[in-house]
Amino acid sequence: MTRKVYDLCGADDLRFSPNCWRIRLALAHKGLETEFAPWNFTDKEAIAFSGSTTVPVLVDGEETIVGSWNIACYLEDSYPDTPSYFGGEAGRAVTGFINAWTDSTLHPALVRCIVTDVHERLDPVDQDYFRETREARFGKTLEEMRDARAEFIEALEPALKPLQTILHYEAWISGDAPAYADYLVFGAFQWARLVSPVELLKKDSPISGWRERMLDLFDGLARTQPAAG
Ligand SMILES: N[C@@H](CCC(=O)N[C@@H](CS)C(=O)NCC(=O)O)C(=O)O
Repeated sequence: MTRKVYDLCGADDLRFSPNCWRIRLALAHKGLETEFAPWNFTDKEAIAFSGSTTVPVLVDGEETIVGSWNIACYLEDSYPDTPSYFGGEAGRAVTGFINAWTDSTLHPALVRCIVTDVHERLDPVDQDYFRETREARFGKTLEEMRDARAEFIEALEPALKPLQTILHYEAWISGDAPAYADYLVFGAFQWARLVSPVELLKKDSPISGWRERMLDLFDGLARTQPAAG
């Protein structure tokens, strides 16, 4: 197999990265078989060849592509005979907006709720690095973040409103069938599902139903990793 993705890995081979899950589902969408190589936060040396300090990194034959959005665009353009992620240039631009919303609004709102759980699920080799970088980012200890969790979960509701609205009348973010916009937003919920026993969604939320449909895709690919707790 010539395709390889460097994929963040926690303790017990837990693959929890939201940015890597986007790409795992995106590769399944195009039917492109790929090796997902485990990578630790602190193993910067292993991906230094790519010029990146973060994953996903895709190596496809002679090509190395860094960053999930670049990878999605590369796959879309390089494999035109496979099912599309965007359905054309207008769809690519709108998906770019959803990508930006996910990175700038959804991830920051979610990570505050689960950051302490992420720390607990890491390989011990990464735990000090993760604590140091995340405590510096939040200006709070991981324990203080957990103590404030109820407040962070409450603040999640308004951030999720646009998603709730669209999933109230569409089965998928992309309309009649799932596509890259669904994969990239789902990556965030898969991250939470895999590391945290706390349910962040209300039972009657249309996001819950969509999350179940996402878990069923590609013969239950996302269910292969069991939920935390
Ligand atoms: N914009 C990048 C973000 C990649 C990213 O932040 N990846 C995380 C894992 S989800 C990472 O590798 N973090 C390494 C670190 O924090 O040192 C993308 O979309 O791929």
